[in-house]
Amino acid sequence: GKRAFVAGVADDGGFGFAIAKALAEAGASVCVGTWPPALGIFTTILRRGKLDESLVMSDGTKMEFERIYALDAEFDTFEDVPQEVRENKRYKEHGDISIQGVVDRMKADFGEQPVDIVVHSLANGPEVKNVLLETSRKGYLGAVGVSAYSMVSMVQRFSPIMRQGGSYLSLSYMASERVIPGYGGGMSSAKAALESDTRVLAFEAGRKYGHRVNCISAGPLASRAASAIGF
Ligand code: ZID
Repeated sequence: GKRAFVAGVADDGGFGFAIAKALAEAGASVCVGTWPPALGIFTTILRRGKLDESLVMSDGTKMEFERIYALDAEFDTFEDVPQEVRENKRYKEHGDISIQGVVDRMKADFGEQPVDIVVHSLANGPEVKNVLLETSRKGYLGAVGVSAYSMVSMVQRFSPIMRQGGSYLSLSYMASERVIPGYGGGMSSAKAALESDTRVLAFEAGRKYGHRVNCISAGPLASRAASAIGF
C-alpha cells in the first residue's frame, strides 16, 4: 500500500483533512503533520471522539492517522529553531519539529523510503489582514517563508525518502493571478511563488528523482484559516 504525509491538519474543517480522508478511502496509510500550537487541541478532540463522525469512511470504518507528527514548516532543521521557540510550552515536549525532523522521524518509524505522497496544505501570513501597500518586510517574508519556501524545503528533504513515482501536491489560491482584496500581507505573493516553484520543482525533482510536483488552485472552503481572514 501507499503511504501519504499530509502537512497542515489540525481539525476536520480544512483541505488537509479532506485530502487525508480521500487518500485513506483510496487505501493509503496516512500520517499528518500538525503545527505545534494546534497539536494539543487536535489530539484532545480526536481522543474525546469529537471528530468521530468526520472520520467515518464510506465502508463504515473509522479512519486512523498512522502518525501525527509535530511540524512547524517555518523551520528546515532543528538548528533553525530559536531557543525561545524550543523552550515554548507548546514545542518543548516535541523535540525536533522542523521539516527535516519529520523526515528523520518517518525514516526511524518506517524505514529508508517510507512515503509515496506528500501534501502541503498549510499557509500562514502574520499580516494577512494588511493590504500589500501596508505590509512590512517581516510580514511579507514570513508569509512567503511559511507558505511557499516550506514547499521547496519539503521537496528537497522528502525526495530522498520518497519512493520512485512519488508525488507532491500543494494548494494555492487565485489571488496569485488576480487582484483579490483582503488576501494581503504578502499571501498573494506567496501563492505566486508557490505556483512558479511548482513548475520548477516538477522539472527538477522529475529529472532527479522521478517525482511529480503539482499544485491545485482551490475553490473556497470555510476552513479555520479561511474563516480567520473572513473569506
Ligand atoms: P486549514 O486551517 O485547515 O489549514 C492550514 C493549516 O496550516 C492549519 O492546520 C495550521 O495549523 C497550519 N499551519 C499554519 N502555520 C503553520 C506552520 N508554520 N507550520 C505547519 N503548519 C502550519 O485551512 P485550509 O484548508 O484553508 O488551508 C490549506 C491550504 O489550502 C492552504 O495552503 C490555503 O492557502 C489553501 N487554500 C484554502 C482556501 C480556502 O478557501 N480555505 C482557498 C485557497 C487555498 C481560498 O482561500 N475563493 C476564496 C478563497 C479561497 C478560494 C476561493
